[in-house]
Amino acid sequence: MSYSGEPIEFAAARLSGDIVETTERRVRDLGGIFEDKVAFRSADQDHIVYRVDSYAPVEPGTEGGLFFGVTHLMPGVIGREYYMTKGHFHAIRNRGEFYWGISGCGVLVLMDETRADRIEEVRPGSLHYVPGDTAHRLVNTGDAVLDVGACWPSDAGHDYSSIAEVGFSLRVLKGDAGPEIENR
Ligand code: S6P
Ligand code: ZN
Repeated sequence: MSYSGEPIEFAAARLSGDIVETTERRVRDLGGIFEDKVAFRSADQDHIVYRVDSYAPVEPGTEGGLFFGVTHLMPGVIGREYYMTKGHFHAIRNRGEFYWGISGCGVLVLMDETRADRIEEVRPGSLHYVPGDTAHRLVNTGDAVLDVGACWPSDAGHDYSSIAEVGFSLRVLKGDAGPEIENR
């Protein structure tokens, strides 16, 4: 064990400790992922859409290690499309991941490299296995912050470019009677 700092704590969706890192994604960081470009341009570009608190006990790229994170995805829409994460494949494609719902409600969008997709409902206590070779994105379909835990291999890395280029094969839109799935 090489790390001897303050203990890492995880309680009530809050990850804390002196080597916990936070990444913020604001509206301006998410250009291209929302379909309604007019609504995107008129949105407050400074508004935080999500934060990821992560605990990386080993160097990124280390084979055999694990990373732990909690995503806090705000409620909201751009046009009719719910706030969502950028979404990614892992750079080492076959690396899988666990997600679990902590608070709030939403969906996990999964898509393989043939663009075959499926969604899983995320709610407190739900557990989700993201297989290797599968892009993944969280969508907040509720009125409260969606908090989701994750654990993934430290050598997985992130490939955002494939999703930035062609997107996912479905979108989750706010309808009059609740979320609606639109296939692309
Ligand atoms: C990492 C894991 C999550 C996401 C987070 C934000 O492999 O899947 O921690 O990084 O949900 O999503 P994204 O697509 O912006 O990285
Ligand atoms: Zn991932």
